[in-house]
Amino acid sequence: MTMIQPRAHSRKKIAGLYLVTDRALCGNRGLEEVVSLAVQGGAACVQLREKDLPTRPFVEEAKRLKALLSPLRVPLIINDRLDVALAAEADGVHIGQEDMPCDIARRLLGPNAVIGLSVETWEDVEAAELMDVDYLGVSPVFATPTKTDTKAPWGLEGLTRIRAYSSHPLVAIGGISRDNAADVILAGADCAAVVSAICAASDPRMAAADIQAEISWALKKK
Ligand code: TZP
Ligand code: MG
Repeated sequence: MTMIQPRAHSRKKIAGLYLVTDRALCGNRGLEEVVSLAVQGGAACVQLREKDLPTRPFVEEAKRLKALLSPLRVPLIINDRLDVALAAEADGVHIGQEDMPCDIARRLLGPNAVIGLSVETWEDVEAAELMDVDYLGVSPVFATPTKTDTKAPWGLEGLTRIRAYSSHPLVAIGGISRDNAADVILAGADCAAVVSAICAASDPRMAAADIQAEISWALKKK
């Protein structure tokens, strides 16, 4: 009897330095320029995060970033909006606990989409264990002025506890800079997500390269 093997999915892997965009912090340099510089510096994944942009310009921005990142094989993830991810043929979505449920997101986006889920409480971590997601966004690891409507920060101890329990790759986010990027990797994260330390940097390429160097050093030590 011929056994039919389930077809392996071909989702892009999320690892290393993960840039999350903030248009306001990019200032007059423009989002695409900052994203391009960050990728030159070593960002291996980009999440387009727009909280106030109407749908049409959001889709247009996502398409421009997709055209920029696709040839570089850097995955583009869209925050919250499955419709924008589909419209721009992005690689996936990052969703929070109040957003589209993960099982429905998977059904709508298909087996090859990257789906990231924010976890803010231990209950979120436990529930995620049964979900078909590609990574957990451990949010926030440290308190940050970039996002203040968060639950209590996990700290490095929380990150280590999640690493010991969860089977999912972990993306640490919140208050990460060159000064603590190695710490979050050594505490259990696979990936460090950064907003202000790159988007607000006077030299985003250098900022990304400095953080990436810390991540690489820590990954080799693990
Ligand atoms: N989610 C949890 S913390 C955060 C998001 C989007 C913002 C992180 O910003 P920064 O500037 O890297 O601390
Ligand atoms: Mg959200």
